[in-house]
Amino acid sequence: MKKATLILSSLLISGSALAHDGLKYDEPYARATPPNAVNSAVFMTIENHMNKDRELVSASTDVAEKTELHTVEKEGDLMKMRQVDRIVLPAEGEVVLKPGSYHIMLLGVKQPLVEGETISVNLSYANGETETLDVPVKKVMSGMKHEHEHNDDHSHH
Ligand SMILES: [Cu+2]
Repeated sequence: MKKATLILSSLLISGSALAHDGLKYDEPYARATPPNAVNSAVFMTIENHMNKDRELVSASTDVAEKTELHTVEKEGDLMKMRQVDRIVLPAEGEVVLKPGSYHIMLLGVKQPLVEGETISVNLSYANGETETLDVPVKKVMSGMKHEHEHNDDHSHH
């Protein structure tokens, strides 16, 4: 089911609207790319207001050759990106897509993403539902190199 793209630009900051399917998309943005960059990423917070888990299983956008769901995991002292086949949105909970964590990876960006533009991103869920988001492009200062180091004392063995 494909939803008509919202052309009304007054709805640009529509992240606070509760979608029909009980999901709420807060402050989505795509990272602006310098002229020679080939990759970018989309971030947002997704709230699940329903009483059962939802699973984001894929994303797509016309501005990139390929779109993947990624997470970032610590390997020794390195932060490494890894593709995941789904991002689970826990019932009555939320997942934060942010630098250094889950993100929607845009591979092979066809042209630079310029701050102020808006890209259209389609999200597909395991139950067959889809959602189309208008995602503004923003400059993000923090790169992977400047990833915030958390002093995480508890280990996960
Ligand atoms: Cu990635």
